[in-house]
Amino acid sequence: MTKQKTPKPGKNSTGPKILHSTGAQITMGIGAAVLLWFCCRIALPTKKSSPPGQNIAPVKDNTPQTQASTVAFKKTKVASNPAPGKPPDEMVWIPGGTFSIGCLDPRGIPHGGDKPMTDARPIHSVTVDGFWIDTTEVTNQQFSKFVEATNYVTIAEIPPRPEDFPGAPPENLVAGSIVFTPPDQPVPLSNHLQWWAYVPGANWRHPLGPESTIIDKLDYPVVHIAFEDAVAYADWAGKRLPTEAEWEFASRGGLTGNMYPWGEEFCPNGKWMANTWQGQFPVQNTAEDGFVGIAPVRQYSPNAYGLFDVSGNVWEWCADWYRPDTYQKQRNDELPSVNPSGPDTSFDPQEPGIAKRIQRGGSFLCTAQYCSRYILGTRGKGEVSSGCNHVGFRCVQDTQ
Ligand SMILES: [Ca+2]
Ligand SMILES: [Ca+2]
Repeated sequence: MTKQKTPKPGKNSTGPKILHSTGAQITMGIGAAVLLWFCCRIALPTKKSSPPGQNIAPVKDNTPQTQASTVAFKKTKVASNPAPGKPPDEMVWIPGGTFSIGCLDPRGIPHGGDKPMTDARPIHSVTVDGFWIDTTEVTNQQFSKFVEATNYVTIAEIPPRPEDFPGAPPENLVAGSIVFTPPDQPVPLSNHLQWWAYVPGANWRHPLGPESTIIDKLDYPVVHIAFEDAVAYADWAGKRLPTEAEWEFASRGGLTGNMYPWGEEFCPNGKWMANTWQGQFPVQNTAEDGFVGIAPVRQYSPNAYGLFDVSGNVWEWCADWYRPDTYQKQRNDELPSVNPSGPDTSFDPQEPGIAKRIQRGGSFLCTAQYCSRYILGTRGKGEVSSGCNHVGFRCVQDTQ
């Protein structure tokens, strides 16, 4: 597997271009093909499919536990690094600095969930340089401008090629994407296939399927975006995807070891701060936070850097490959890791052979009953060729 470098603006970018008439096939490795083949064989006839990585069916976590209680976050040192000029549209300056990346085992705390989050430890020091970052998740309106300018076609809009899935019935080789489809009654949370469906015709223009539309949702985050779709947008915009270290530094808003972008309480003074899930997952969505599904951007208070919806609403792609041992290898007891960009290859013991990139922040489907990755420092992951109706992204930009 070759590491894909996310283009830096002004370096590899040559302006608008059509990136993937064959790109889906180029990036669709054997692992992804297996996943999609699984979807074609299993999902389409039954309307059930494998979701992107972070909601993969639970596998017993045998990773040795870090002595979380003895690990301390070191106070965040924000660099005295003023903004290098006027902010690009809808971006803010993150001065960079040195902070402790990762999270403690959240089990047992309110809203902490039941996952130990071992892949987010050891907590260790990281230094990132300054950068600009989008204040919101990329919206349908923003993505529409990109598509209008380039005629770009997302992976979810391209039918799988028969040669990539030998033996698959032609009727199963249809373009589509994965949509949250809740069951009618409570179900055990051990099988995610009960609430995900591969929906033919679902894509960014039709988030819930062919009958749905984004016409009245232009200020909603774009979804059904595969990793290379996000990279293509970022390249066109003269931006790039953040590393997970940059994403986490920005999301913490200069605080130290905070549970949430806004602080330590999930609902301070009873105020909802993010779009997540309330009620019995996945069957009952009480929407006490105001939204059953995705919310338009900017519905909740921003963090101290002015970033909206870093926790919740939609997951956000980051540039790094996923490995559960990244932090174990990255930690240096003497010096901070400087501008880490992740491992050279992907590995997820839950699905060996499936290439996955980092996703951060959780979504409107996150709940302590199943996935509490709205907690800062936690790490998600997604198969690179798969979009979903709760996965989007935001971009960063380097100084010129
Ligand atoms: Ca909600
Ligand atoms: Ca988000």
